[in-house]
Order: sequence, then C-alpha cells, then structure tokens
Amino acid sequence: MPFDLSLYLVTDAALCEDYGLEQTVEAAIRGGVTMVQLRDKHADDEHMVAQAKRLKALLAGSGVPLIINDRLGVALASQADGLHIGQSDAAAQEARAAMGENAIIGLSINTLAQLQAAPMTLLNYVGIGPVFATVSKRDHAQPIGFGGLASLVKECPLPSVAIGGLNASHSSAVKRAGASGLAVISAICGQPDPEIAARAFAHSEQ
Ligand code: TZP
Ligand code: MG
Repeated sequence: MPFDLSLYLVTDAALCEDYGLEQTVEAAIRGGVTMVQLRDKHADDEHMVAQAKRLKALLAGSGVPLIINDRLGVALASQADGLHIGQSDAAAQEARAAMGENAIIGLSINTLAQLQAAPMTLLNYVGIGPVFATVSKRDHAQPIGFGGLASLVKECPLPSVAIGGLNASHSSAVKRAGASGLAVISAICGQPDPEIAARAFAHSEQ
C-alpha cells in the first residue's frame, strides 16, 4: 500500500479518552493526518484487535494506512496495513514473512549504530527520535535534537519520520532536516479539537 509520512498520528488511549479514540482519528484525518498508528502499551491483544478493526473500518477508502505498534499478532488478526517495531520488538524478518511484501513495516531508530544495523531491505520507513524529550513515552532514549535528526536522515536510505516532542511549530525544521514528516501523539491526542490540531501542521508549513 502506498504511504505518506507527512503527518503520522500515533494514538494514546488514555490521552484520547475524553474525545474518544475513533473520534480523535476521524477528526485528525479531516485535519490532514496521512498515517495512523495504533499504539497501546496496556490493552490486551483481544482489546487491541477489536480497536484495530474499528479503526480499519473507519479508515476504509481514505487512503490512510493503519499501522500497529509492536504486536504482530494484532496486525495480522486485524488485517492492518503495517507494523511499527522498536529496537526490542518483534523482528522485522518475522513481520515481513508473516505480513507479506505489501505490508508497511517501520522501525524506530535513535542512533547511527541502530541505523547501520537496521535490516533496510525488510523495511519501508524508519522513525527517528526522540527529537525532544517527551512524557508520552516512558523511558525514551536520549533526545537527538534537529542536529541529530539531520545527521541520521542523511545516512538513511529509506523515507523517515521524526518523532518525540514535536508540534506544528516544528514542521519546517523537520523538513529542513530532511525527514519526510512528523509523527506525533500529544500534539493531536488529547487536544480540545484534534481536527484543528492536525490542520495546524499543514498551515505551519512554509
Ligand atoms: N517514540 C519516541 S518518542 C515517542 C514515541 C512513541 C512519543 C511521542 O509522543 P509526543 O507526545 O508526540 O512527544
Ligand atoms: Mg515498541
């Protein structure tokens, strides 16, 4: 499936609780989000599969792919479009073999060593970060700033998306660093109006 990393929404169930997870995703799509990742560190697989199926139905026909964080079994059971894995998650090899060549598989990268060790031929994109410290991910790696982002993007043969502490005001700096887009949680999830929050990214580009 073709994909566009310009504005990649990563969901957080707790932050989306008031507005509603599906409602947040729907609003964010209206606001211009181009990718959606279902990320939930606490839900069990069954709950996450049900949630993924609801999001998949909601995204049908939009051209926006649904990516599942970490859990290959959930991605397969929900027929999601892809899987995003971290350095300690399910191997890319296993994910590619199970999901097939059309699946969108992404990997998180924080250092040059991780980038150099990444199985690029099995991947479609990399997530690079955290750019800044964030409360949205516990025990995140050392923030790399825009300088670190730019140097990793330069060495990266695949499209990349920046993540970590980013909001609409960072759009141009991220593009200048060479990344294809921004991945965000709290700049959209938990915002009073996720559609307006998403739209701010497009409007901040120059
Ligand atoms: N991976 C690195 S930072 C991060 C993840 C999942 C959290 C990003 O959340 P926010 O709220 O956009 O900083
Ligand atoms: Mg992970």
